[in-house]
Amino acid sequence: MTESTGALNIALVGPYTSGKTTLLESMLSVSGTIGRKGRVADGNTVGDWSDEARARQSSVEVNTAGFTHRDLHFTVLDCPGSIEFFAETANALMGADLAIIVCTPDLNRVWTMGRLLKFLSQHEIPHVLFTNRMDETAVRVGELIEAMQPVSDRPLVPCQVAIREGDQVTGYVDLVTGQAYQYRDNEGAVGVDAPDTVLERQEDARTQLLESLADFDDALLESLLEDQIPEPEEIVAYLRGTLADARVVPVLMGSAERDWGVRRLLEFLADMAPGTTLASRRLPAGAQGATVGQVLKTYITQHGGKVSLARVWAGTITDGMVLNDGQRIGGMYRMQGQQQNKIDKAEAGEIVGLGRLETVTTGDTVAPSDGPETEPLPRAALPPSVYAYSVRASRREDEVKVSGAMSRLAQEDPSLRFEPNPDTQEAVLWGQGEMHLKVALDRLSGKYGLAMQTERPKVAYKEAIRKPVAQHARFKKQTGGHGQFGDVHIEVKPLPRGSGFEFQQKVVGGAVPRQYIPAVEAGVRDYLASGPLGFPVVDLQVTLTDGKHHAVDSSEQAFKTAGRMAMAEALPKCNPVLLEPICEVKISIPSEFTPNVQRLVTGRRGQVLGFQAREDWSGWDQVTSQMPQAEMHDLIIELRSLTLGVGTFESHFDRLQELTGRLAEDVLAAAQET
Ligand SMILES: Nc1nc2c(ncn2[C@@H]2O[C@H](COP(=O)(O)OP(=O)(O)OP(=O)(O)O)[C@@H](O)[C@H]2O)c(=O)[nH]1
Ligand SMILES: [Mg+2]
Repeated sequence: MTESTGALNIALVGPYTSGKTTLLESMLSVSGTIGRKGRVADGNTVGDWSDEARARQSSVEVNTAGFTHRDLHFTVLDCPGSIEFFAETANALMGADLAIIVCTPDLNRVWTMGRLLKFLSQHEIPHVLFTNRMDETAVRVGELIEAMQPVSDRPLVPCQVAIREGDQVTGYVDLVTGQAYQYRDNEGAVGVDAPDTVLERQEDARTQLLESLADFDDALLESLLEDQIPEPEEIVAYLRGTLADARVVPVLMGSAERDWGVRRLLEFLADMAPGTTLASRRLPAGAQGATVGQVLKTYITQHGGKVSLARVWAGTITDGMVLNDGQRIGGMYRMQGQQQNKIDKAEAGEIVGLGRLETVTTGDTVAPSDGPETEPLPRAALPPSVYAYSVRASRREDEVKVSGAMSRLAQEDPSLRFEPNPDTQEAVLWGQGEMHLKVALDRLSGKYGLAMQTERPKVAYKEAIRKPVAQHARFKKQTGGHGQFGDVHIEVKPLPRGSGFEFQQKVVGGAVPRQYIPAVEAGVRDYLASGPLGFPVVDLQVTLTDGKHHAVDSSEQAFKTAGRMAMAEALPKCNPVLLEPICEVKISIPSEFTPNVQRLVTGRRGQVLGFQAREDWSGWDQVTSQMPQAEMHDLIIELRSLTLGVGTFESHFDRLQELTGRLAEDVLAAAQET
């Protein structure tokens, strides 16, 4: 075993349904932690215990379980594979010593791992590739490595080759020791003689492994040049060193469903464990000797209790300790799926649940309130919101409860955002995609009893005018005693796009007494909320030029009404035009998808302004474009379907632009209907 804290924290990551939760189940089973293996399809795994995960037979949040193997305590963070839950994965990875990318051997889908691999190399998190589902594939791992290499910044190095009978994989040869093994379902593999058919591939793969390692070690390079083959222990040492620095990606294989290769994977991890390398790299200078942790995930339990899953990076955290701005830990737990086992302290290297830290959120650094000031640990960037629903409580009486419940959901999942849109007067739930939002709404109804109705969010259309007009209006009412009288002359004039609204007055000789002028402005502004086309009016100037008043009957209210009347008469004559919001959209994709994305943009009335290679992500492009917001509701869905799920975008409002013709008529007709 390497120098380690006696604990190893691994994150299981990789594409949707590649077998991560099943692999965790298999690890728990082969380590003797559980007696009977559950199955995702049967809804009885340790990982997928939540109602939302079980209903979908797919993980929808990070879950944790631990086991001991060879005196090393493993804590496993089982991450959801769907790209819509990437924020969960990213936050969990910030606390992992090592990631196991569980993948399906499918040559056509290697890009599904694109974003994940970028994240891992960017954060220098050691990672291993576990090629799962070897029980049902004819794909050769060598070919898979070749197809995947362009997606990975780091060299992928084979550590095993498959032994096959026909199309069926029956075992493997370990390239470190040269020993061949035959798989047995749900039992340890047995040593066998390597069949002749595998010898050539074994030789090639071993050369590939050693040559990749030699790129990082001159001594190894020299011995290879002299045809000296290193001993197994030396290969282990080379692998351990390069893996700790995340310079190579060892590739292993197996089948989580049948426990093939899982014991070997655990042995490999115990041998190669990167130990405290990552901890020493992550800890801010000056934090040595201090107590520091970081929250990787927040749970709000069915009964409303909050548990912050935290990695202890240094020191010891004990129950009752007061952290940060005075938050007292109320209960500490070792998490085992849905089970919370009470503990009273946790040492550096452990990942544990901390109860009742009300103001602490995912990604936060935690440290004792009375300890030295610590610099915060790096946190994963939140992915930009890309999909939204407008939401409303199905029952009116529930409306008051919605924002409180939403804020609890957002504590559990910071990639959810709930906010009002003042332009359209809707409450909007923002997130990462359809499934992400549906899971959130399921939680809302399951945990908080709130049923919601959803709609496609409205677009905040506006209107403007194209022609100046002068207008006179008089409001006069004679009713019994006091009458009402206000008389105004206004000039209305279009302003350049983006100017908003300006009000001026050029009244001379007190024709409209000073104290009534703000009332005229108020009346004008009132009208602007809904112009002749039914939308808020922008980019215009209104000047009060003249008017008349009456010593007894004039009042603020009368002038306000007159101002409003003048606008209502003037604006239909000003040649009104609809304005639609245009966004600047930056789309990131692996460069092979760039031409498809350019077509996607133009197909949605967008305009490509240019594209360039992303400097921080080699092999990826960023396409900059402008697109009407009306075309963006399901942009992420099409983008993902064009890019094996990895394409993503950021957007912000750029400007309003005139919309005329058929499209404008459709918008007006739809607005009239509601
Ligand atoms: N044949 C075969 N099936 C497998 C294997 N591993 C997992 N499966 C099946 O694949 C399906 C998905 O497995 P999961 O373990 O839920 O995959 P996951 O990666 O956790 O999926 P997400 O959490 O949705 O990303 C389940 O029906 C498993 O039984 C394997 O090695 N061989
Ligand atoms: Mg899963």
